[in-house]
Amino acid sequence: MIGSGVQQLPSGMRVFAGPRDEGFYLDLGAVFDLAQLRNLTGNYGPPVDGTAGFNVHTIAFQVPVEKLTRSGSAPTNATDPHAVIGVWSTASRQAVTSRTPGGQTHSGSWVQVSRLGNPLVNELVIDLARKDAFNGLEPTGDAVALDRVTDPEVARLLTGLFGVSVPPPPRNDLVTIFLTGIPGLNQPANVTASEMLRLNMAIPPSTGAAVSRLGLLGGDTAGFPNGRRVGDDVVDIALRVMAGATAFTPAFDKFPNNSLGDGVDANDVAYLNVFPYLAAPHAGLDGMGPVIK
Ligand SMILES: [Ca+2]
Ligand SMILES: [Ca+2]
Repeated sequence: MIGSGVQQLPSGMRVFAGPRDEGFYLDLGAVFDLAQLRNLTGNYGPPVDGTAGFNVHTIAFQVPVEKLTRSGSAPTNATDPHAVIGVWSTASRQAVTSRTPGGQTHSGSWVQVSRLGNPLVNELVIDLARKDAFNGLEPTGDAVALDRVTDPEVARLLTGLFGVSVPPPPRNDLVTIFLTGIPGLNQPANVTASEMLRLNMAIPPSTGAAVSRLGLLGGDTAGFPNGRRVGDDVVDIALRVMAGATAFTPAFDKFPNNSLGDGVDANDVAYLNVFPYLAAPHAGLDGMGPVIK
């Protein structure tokens, strides 16, 4: 039961705030330890969903499509110029924190300290030296980080560590996928390269066998990088895209490039089929001790 966690807002919006199961599944230790993919490296042990059994605090909104277009009405078809939107989130903190014994106060103007749009671009593409600066930017300032997309470190790691042959820079395929959107799918007219999650809202959600955890790579145009559903396997998709296993660089759409992944293919529990879609949180006592799969 979702219960009173879901509130109806004016204008047809709904909001949920509270703990849910972490819907993002991945071999956390492997991927973020220099992309030590177990299959490629031959490490022992099966893949581990590093977030299994953990909860996250979630703020989820359900917004009518017509509230997201300039025209104020829902797009009529996928080529409608109002059909594509760009989405990103930010977090801000007040500039000054003053601590006293047993307490603290916050004051000053709000300062943007974090930002996310496309999954894993901030984490895997933006280099450490510019990460703080990127987190403070609006997408209009993204030109400063463009060279990280055209020549990403992760692609170099795939070659240097594992011998995977990847397309040479400049990676204009990545600029299209991550920064401008894909023509005919989710690229708006007169687009400027900037890091947003772009969604064509006129493409209906896929159902049944048409749903692929690999999104567009799996032939499912309703999935990442056309927006991002909670169950999209963005780790596997991002690795394969970095390796050039897409229609933009067909010479690299081959094994092992098109088979890269962390081995974790699904969430540990089923998602809801109703808002807020994330599964009920795990009980506190169930989260004690190591997660064993
Ligand atoms: Ca989970
Ligand atoms: Ca995966």
